[in-house]
Amino acid sequence: MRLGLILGDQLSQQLATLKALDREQDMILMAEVVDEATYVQHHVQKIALLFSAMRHFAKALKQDGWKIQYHVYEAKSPIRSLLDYVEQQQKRLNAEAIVVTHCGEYRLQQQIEQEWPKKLQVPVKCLEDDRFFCGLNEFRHWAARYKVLRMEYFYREMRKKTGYLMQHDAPEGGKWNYDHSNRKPWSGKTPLPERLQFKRDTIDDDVIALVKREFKDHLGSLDNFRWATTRSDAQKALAHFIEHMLNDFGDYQDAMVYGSDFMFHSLLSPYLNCGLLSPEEVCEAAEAAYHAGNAPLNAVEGFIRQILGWREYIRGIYWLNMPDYAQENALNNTRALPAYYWTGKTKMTCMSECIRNTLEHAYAHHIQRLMVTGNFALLTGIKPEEICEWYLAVYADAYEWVELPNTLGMVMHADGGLMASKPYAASGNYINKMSDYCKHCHYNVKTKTDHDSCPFNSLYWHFVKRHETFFRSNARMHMVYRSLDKMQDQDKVLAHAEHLLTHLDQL
Ligand code: FAD
Ligand code: DLZ
Ligand code: SF4
Repeated sequence: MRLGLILGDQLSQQLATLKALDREQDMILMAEVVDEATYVQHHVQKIALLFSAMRHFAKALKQDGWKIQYHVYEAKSPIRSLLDYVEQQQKRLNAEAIVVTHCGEYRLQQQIEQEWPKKLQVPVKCLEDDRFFCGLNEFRHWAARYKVLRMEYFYREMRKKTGYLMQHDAPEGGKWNYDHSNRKPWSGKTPLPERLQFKRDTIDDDVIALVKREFKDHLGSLDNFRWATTRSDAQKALAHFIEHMLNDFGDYQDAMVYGSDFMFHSLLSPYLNCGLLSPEEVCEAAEAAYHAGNAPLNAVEGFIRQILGWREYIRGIYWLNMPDYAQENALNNTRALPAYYWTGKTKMTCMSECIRNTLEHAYAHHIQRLMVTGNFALLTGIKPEEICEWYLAVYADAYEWVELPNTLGMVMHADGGLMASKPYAASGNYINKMSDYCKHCHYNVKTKTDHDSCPFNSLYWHFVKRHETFFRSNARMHMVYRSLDKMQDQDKVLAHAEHLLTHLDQL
């Protein structure tokens, strides 16, 4: 008998482990364990989503005739880690080998490759995770062809490979990328869609009660737990997005609105990342909506690019560069993360809104993550490991393979520009253009140096000045440095920012 361990983010019927095993002979293991549930202070909704989805998945496998051993969470159990459980079951069943699919985080993959074979004394077979469009070796080969890596070129290769939105060898509509049409603020005219609600069953209720009881010290609230926990409900979420949001996804992809937590975003990342949905079925549904005339090209191309382009590219970058990647700090940041990241208690409305959203739903959409909470961490020079830990803890879709390149690379520029050719730094002007947050704010977005001036404004110029040696020669930053050179009140602006930086916790 072989044992196949299925992890909490491997809940796919097409998983390599299931394809390799025999349901008549072999045994599937799944385990809710302390080590995985607490290696960061995961948001309670992320734990509830995974435990409930794991239990539903185990039930479905059993109905399909698989033999399963499932370890239910117990804080005081001697089974602390996945290895503890595998070891216990291997001895009990005298299993001849362990099968697992390549996992999503370097820390666990290292344990599987290094520690497990020593401790288990039976072969550990680790299979490639083929639930992605691009294999890790394929990405390595692609990356080896370039001196500088850029997502856009990778994306074009993936379009050609998959044929999505292609007409023979040419991109649909004549262009690869329709992003220029995708940067509109929301005018208020297009109604914002409702988030789908799902019926809860006893598995959900049991898990929610367990998480409330056992994870009291973890952040977030379960009051608004609305995630699908089964494949069929995740499929309903996909259909709901295609029908009600995709049409406007492109136009308002970068827009933010006070009190509106989801806009036209799909909310599908937690399902894609834990395996309840496959990237193929999501891209195919979007493409079909375009061909049926139900969604415009700018929206469908923009959406497919996020999954076929960004998501795959990010994964490739992670595995290409780990473990050194996690240690990078190209801008030498040293500042601690302000406490309001964990509470949302700040007078900066953009920050309090994005953090409120995060705490209530274990979700914030991309521009909230990138241009508000991320931008603020970049401008204020937060230590990469602290902001990375925050992003890994607070979102239902967070696994290090996708969180780290987005945070350390795209947001913090800590990889020296591997992920992004220029830093995503912006003043309050950008936030004011793309949202209505500033209308609800204590601070004045129009000024830089008054006691109530928007902190982003002076901090932006402090960032630009502070990293002058790093960025002045970057062609994409020429205009910015030209403006800095011409700035008449530069000293005053920088002094104001200095003051803010020494009083960050009071903003
Ligand atoms: P939509 O806007 O509807 O996009 C559709 C899909 O595209 C998403 O479901 C996701 O699978 C994919 N996608 C879009 N942008 C990215 C991206 N930059 N990288 C990878 N996939 C992308 N995404 C995660 O899945 N997990 C994370 O831990 C994570 N951490 C992030 C941290 C920071 C600092 C930033 C700036 C972004 C992060 N992202 C992460 C990317 C992105 O913000 C989320 O994928 C997205 O907000 C999820 O919401 P959605 O499903 O409604 O996305
Ligand atoms: C995130 C998570 C949590 C909270 N709990 C578990 C768990 O108890 N058992 C499990 O198998 N997986 C869990 N996960 C997901 C894993 O942490 C994930 O598989 C690894 O981080 C690799 O991506
Ligand atoms: Fe954010 Fe500044 Fe606007 Fe306030 S004024 S919401 S701090 S950008």
